Amino acid sequence: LGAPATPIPTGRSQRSSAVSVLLSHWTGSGTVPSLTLYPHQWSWDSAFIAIGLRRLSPYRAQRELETLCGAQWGDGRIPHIVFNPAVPPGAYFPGPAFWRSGQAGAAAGAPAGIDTSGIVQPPVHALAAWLVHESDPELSRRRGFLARLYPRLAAWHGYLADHRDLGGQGLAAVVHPWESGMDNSPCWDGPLARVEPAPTGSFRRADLTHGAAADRPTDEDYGRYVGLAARYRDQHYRDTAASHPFAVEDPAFNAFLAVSEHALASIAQSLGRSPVPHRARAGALTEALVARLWDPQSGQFLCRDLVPDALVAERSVSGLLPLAVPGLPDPVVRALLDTLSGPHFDLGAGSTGLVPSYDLLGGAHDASRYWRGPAWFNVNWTLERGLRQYGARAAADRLAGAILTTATASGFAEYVDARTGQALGSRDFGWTAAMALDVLA
Ligand code: 9WN
Repeated sequence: LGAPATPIPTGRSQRSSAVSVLLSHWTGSGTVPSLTLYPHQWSWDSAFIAIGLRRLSPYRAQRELETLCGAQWGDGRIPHIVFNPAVPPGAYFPGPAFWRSGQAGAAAGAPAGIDTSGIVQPPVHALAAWLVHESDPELSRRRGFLARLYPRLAAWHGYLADHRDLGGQGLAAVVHPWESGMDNSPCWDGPLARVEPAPTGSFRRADLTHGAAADRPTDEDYGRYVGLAARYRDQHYRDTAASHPFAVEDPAFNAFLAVSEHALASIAQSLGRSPVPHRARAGALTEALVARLWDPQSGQFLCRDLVPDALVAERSVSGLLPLAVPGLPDPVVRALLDTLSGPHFDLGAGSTGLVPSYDLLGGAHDASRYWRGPAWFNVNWTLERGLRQYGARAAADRLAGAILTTATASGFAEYVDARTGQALGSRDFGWTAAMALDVLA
């Protein structure tokens, strides 16, 4: 971690190719992650995309977040997909006809006239809103950007605190693997085994039209994803501990919540309000993260499966992302830095220099299958922030360089083989371009 920094390669062509991805994916009010595989607006994608888009157009970056927040439900949840009505119904599964947000979500306050999913994704939004504001504070003030977004972001965090603290100890639980954003992480294999899969043949996977089956989740996983989502929908998206067969406290989800709560404090302060409640909540989340999910033996955070109330013995990169949270105890930071550069994640050791999504030594490691090994750019961007925050500047510089080099060399791949850099999933992927652009700035 202490080696000298290599300079970040810069170049007009890298910038212009990243810019052209973001321009071509812009719909007029938001950005799609992929023109083929994901032709709608996704929640945490939009947050990361806004972070890159601010380098190109702070106005569009504001619109990105405003559009997403415009689909917020009355109970405060920000849905994981906002559907574009202009896209043909079969282009993505599960689509609006599956989620039926207008009917099944009515009691939870799903908005009229906008089709959305009913689950959520990691709360990166307040962090994104603050970074977007900072990129052009004058434009932000003139448009009343923060003043309009603040109540919505506070209500979003309120939903997670009031409806998702299913373990009762101050952390938010995810109730579907898609909510973690790391869909087929090996951490979910155990908890998901309890879920009744939807019958084979009862749905058609649109993702396999655009993605290689060997790089995507298996059919068996998909059956369970669909069964679990259908069950939540049929219970009108109600949240009670008893209603969720899958309920897990995920380190990355809660780390983003703590980081975003700090951002909400900055937002409140810039609006002339008190930041104190947000700072207190961020502090309480950080303490709960350490108390509930820190595992000293592994030197990283682990997921907690709330059904048996036990830690899941799998090392996902999710357990390293709390490095982005300010104010961690020193021994925790030291152990996280050791784990990152040790044999399980090998920071900087492979030819890409990127951190894989799952333990290189883990029994379930698969270098090309989605969240079971490949490196993802939003994850590495978050780790880069964490390294920088805790003084590992040289390692942060190297990681930023690796993000830029591999993102551009792979044609802005959705994910890559962490060791070889081989492009996987869709190309021209939204947040890959956005993270490259942010690192270039
Ligand atoms: C389900 C859009 C999303 C990302 C997730 C990624 C993938 C969807 C899918 O694509 O999930 O939400 O169909 O596989 O796992 O992180 O937000 O890019």
